Amino acid sequence: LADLNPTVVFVLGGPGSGKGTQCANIVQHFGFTHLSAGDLLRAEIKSGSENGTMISNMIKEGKIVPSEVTIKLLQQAMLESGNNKFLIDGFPRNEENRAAFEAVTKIEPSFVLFFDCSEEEMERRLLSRNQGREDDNIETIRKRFKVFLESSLPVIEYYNSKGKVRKIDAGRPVEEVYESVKAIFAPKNE
Ligand code: UP5
Ligand code: MG
Repeated sequence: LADLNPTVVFVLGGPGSGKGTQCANIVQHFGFTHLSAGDLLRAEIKSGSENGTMISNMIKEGKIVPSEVTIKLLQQAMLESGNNKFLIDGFPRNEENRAAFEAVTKIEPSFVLFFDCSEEEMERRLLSRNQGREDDNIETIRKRFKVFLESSLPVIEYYNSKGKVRKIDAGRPVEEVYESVKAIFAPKNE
């Protein structure tokens, strides 16, 4: 995988901050392949894999699935894509995810897109999503927020200290957020 010399952008932000929505836009204009770690884990449950029950239980509790499981799914999807530009959405979620991905794949992200949004707004969005996600109920949402603050924000802090974070005010309407996103991906004319 490292031989492909892939371009990787980590797309991070709290539950409901709009990672998936904005990634779909970026894919259309900038030729990336979108890999949502959460979507890959949900597909793994559906496929009837032996890890399915464990993954399902962890998602219902808002807990972070062991790195080796998620990294294997990401590596597989990257290889199968035939592309070498990836938006990795919703991963790494803790320090251990980050270190393990780096150690296993030898890939460093070009930068980290961070969707910054208030909990009130994220909660509103998740409760009105209505797509049947097992974790879109108020009990699990509260757990997801807690895990985000305690485990995922430190990863963003780590990349921030390396000057790699591009922070976006994600509390605005979808089109406005995308204008800011586009400015980050568009090639600079000196
Ligand atoms: N919406 C989006 N943008 C909007 C805007 N600007 N204004 C108004 N509405 C907006 O958006 C959520 C909803 O808001 C949608 O209805 C959308 O239309 C609307 P979405 O783009 O889906 O937000 P996103 O940030 O992708 O929210 P998501 O719920 O997917 O985030 P999570 O980080 O919680 O979910 P994820 O799928 O990444 O992970 C789920 C679980 O999987 C985790 O809790 C964890 O248990 C597990 N997991 C791992 O263990 N390891 C991993 O590496 C990844 C996941
Ligand atoms: Mg998502």
